[in-house]
Amino acid sequence: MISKTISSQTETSNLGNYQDIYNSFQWQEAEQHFTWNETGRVNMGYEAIDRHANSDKANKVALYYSDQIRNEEYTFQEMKDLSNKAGNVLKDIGVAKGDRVFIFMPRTPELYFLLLGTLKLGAIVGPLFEAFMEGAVKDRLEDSGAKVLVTNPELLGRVPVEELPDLEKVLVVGNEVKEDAKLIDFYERFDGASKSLDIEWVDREDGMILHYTSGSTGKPKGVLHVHNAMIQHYQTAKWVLDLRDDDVYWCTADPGWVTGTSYGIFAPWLVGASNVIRGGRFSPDDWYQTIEENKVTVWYSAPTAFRMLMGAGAKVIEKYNLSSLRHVLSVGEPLNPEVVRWGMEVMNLRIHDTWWMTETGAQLICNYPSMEIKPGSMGKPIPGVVAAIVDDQGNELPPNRMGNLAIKKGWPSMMRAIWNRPEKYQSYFLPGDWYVSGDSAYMDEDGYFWFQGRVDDVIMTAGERIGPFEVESKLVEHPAVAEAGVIGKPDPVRGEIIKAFISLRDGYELSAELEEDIRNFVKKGLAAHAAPREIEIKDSLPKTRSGKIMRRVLKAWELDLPTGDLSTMED
Ligand code: 6R9
Repeated sequence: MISKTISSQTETSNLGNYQDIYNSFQWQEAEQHFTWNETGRVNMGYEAIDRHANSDKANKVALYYSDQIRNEEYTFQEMKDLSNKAGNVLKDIGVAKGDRVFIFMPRTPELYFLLLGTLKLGAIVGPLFEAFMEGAVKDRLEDSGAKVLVTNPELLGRVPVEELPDLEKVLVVGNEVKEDAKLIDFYERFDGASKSLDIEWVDREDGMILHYTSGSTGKPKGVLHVHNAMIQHYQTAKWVLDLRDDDVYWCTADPGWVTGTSYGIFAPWLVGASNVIRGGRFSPDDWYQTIEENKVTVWYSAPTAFRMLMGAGAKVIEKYNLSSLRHVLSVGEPLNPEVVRWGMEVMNLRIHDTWWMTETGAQLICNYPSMEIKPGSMGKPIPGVVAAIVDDQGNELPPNRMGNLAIKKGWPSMMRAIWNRPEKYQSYFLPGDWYVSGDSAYMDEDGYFWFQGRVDDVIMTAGERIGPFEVESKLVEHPAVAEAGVIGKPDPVRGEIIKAFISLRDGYELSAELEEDIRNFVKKGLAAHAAPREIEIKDSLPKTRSGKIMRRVLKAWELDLPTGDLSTMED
């Protein structure tokens, strides 16, 4: 473990002196900014878009959109008009406050108009990954009792319309849609829709967005967030994303993942930043080009994406100019030291790790531009957030002891419910008002948090606790290893042994020598007891759409167990 601290590259930042602000900050300060300060009511659609359209930012570009075919720009004024039009289309087909409107379509500007239009009506939006198959779509629409679904002609075949009694209308975004009792043609109505819409002013505790996420067992759960979350989206856009007026910001996440809404829509627009959205599939050339062409200054992505770019090699990156970048951030999984090194090499910037969850709604533990960074640590809690390591009874543990990463209840963007499942919601909390994340971690004597793994993934081998992440990180440093997933495999002698699933980089083939070499590499780099006893090669590893290696699937394969819910798994 690397323990020396380094200063971040940005000397000035919106956060200023972390410790001073941490000691004095109250969330009430951030609340001043929004309409409820004057009226007691609010609406995310207004705060993200209309507020700026009604200011001197009206003609500033809000959205730079591109994919293989389209290349478009929209100002805040245009976003206001177009989201109002989309809102009117939805209103005309009966959408009202509290209704669930699901969006199942690829990233295009229309998705964003419709999502914002839904919010302006006070309805609750449920974004779905376009890669979901019929079963996954059905589960989510059924559980949430969705009244309207927005989709396109290509995906419509995966919507079992007849089996969903609550689903009243399906709005189809495409050419030549044949309308019937349920199917509605979006463009037909959008073109003529009015640009003015009365915002539905809501209470800050009213429902805003429903993100389905899977646990280790059972069906996916609907995590409900309310408009109040905007306080934290706004504040972290300043402190953590470090957004300033002239920034061009790009978050690579899809809105089907919480990162693609909290930080792909809300945070950047709440502070009035220009937001880049790239549609289409991942390709290293497209991604680098997106940075170059838009002169992206702040970039938020995930380790899995960084590793894919890394794997594409230096030849690709040399073709592009990435010098516009000022601040780069990561979320979703542990940020391997290997990735940080790559970032320093190719961008001359340190990638800043941020930790949070679907359930937490916004960033909680982070590395800020203005603080001393300990490489490998997730950083420190943002001001206004209290984090600790607790045991299973909710007692706080002293520094350097591994336990449950827990957050004191009461941060603004915390989930407010698991849809239809109050008992599931309650199961997240321990006495002392601790929200328990399901991650294991420790805190060092300086208050930095170090991720160890999901609680249920920790491996006990011959009495030693091994975090799978540490082993995976070491494995991917080996030149032959592209990706690695590590599990504990039950063993009569050792309790568990470490088994590694790996995929190899191009040009490598597994041989007895290579296997031995990889094992020795981990032994030397980490510890003898951390070296995988078994290594198995896969073409690719099972991952979620947000890039997390699904260890539970590896474990199920290994032990011949049912794999559980696979709807969040990448194709
Ligand atoms: C935003 C998001 C949450 C889980 C979380 C943890 C893992 C997220 C991380 C990280 C190590 C980080 N995770 N950020 N692990 N370092 N910086 O990812 O939400 O998809 O709900 O996942 O992701 O295990 O508990 P979600």
